[in-house]
Amino acid sequence: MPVAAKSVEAEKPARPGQDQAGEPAVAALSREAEIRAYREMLLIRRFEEKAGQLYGMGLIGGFCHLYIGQEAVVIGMKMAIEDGDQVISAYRDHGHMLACGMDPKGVMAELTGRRSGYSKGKGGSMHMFSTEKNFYGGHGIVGAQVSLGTGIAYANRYRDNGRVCLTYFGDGAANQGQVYESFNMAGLWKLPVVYVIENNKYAMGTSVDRSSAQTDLSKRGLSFNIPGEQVDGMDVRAVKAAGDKAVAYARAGKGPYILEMQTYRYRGHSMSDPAKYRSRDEVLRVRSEQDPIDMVRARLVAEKRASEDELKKIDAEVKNIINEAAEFASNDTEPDPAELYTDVLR
Ligand SMILES: Cc1ncc(C[n+]2csc(CCOP(=O)(O)OP(=O)(O)O)c2C)c(N)n1
Ligand SMILES: [Mg+2]
Repeated sequence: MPVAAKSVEAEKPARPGQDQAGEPAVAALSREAEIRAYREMLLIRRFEEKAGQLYGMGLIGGFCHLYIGQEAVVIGMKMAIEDGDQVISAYRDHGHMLACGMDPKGVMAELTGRRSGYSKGKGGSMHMFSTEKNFYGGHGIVGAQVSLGTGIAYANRYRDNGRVCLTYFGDGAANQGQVYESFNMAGLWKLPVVYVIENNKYAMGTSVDRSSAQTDLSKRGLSFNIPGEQVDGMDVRAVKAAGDKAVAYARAGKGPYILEMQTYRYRGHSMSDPAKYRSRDEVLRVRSEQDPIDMVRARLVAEKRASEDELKKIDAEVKNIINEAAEFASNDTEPDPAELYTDVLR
């Protein structure tokens, strides 16, 4: 007996950046908001390029993990939170700090190990904090910030302060045990935390496919009743739309939410990674077809929301801010040797 053909459409899961009906799940941004998003993403891009240059010149020591390619994630999420909400992340953190409004001069000076750096030049790329800007680091132990971010959310709940904690981590970190202990507590106590998984496809040199039994990371909270969704992390409007939904859910006391941002890092894992585990073509394809900044720029021009001249002016302003930060970070003095004995737990 012939079997009736099943409706393929009905079974199709929502694709990242689309809702179930196949409509683009993107936020409608005002002209001002879209231009601001362009400017802020560009600031991160130029900051990271400059950090890469200073590293090559020997001005930055130690580890340095660049965020180039992933800018739409932090900027879209920044647009979804309120002042006072907290952010915590891993070691690929310069973009998160800039998105939180931290001063590029202070971040760059920390990279070059100078006294005006956010950790007085003693922490470096992975160890910066600003409680003033509600940024809680900067963590080098993979997955550690997930427990800490859950703790911040617990404090929010305890204090009943209405705040939500964005807890960022990578696809590699998503396989860490403490992530699931944290999920359990967050789900049990309905903590106001949004887990933002930045799936940039690789953990050092290992692709998600090679390391993960379940590669749909948005499903990782199912055992703990934590809803999740995959998001086009290259489209700042899609990030903002998903962020709005997740943050509202957490703030309303309904509990944690997982957003798997599908993104991509253009550079190696850190400055010392020759990235032999992927092809040049793969990187070029993403850069030419999905670049988060180029997409916003092209849209602003195509929709006549901004002129080329206006955007060039922004480009020049951003370049100036970054050049000044680099100049400052190259000339600021190093910490006094006596600082070796301060800020140390004894
Ligand atoms: C507990 C622990 N295990 C291993 C490492 C070494 N390590 C540093 S980064 C990293 C990969 C993490 O990848 P992912 O979470 O995808 O973040 P991404 O670097 O892609 O942003 C590993 C294994 C570490 N720092 N901490
Ligand atoms: Mg990764």
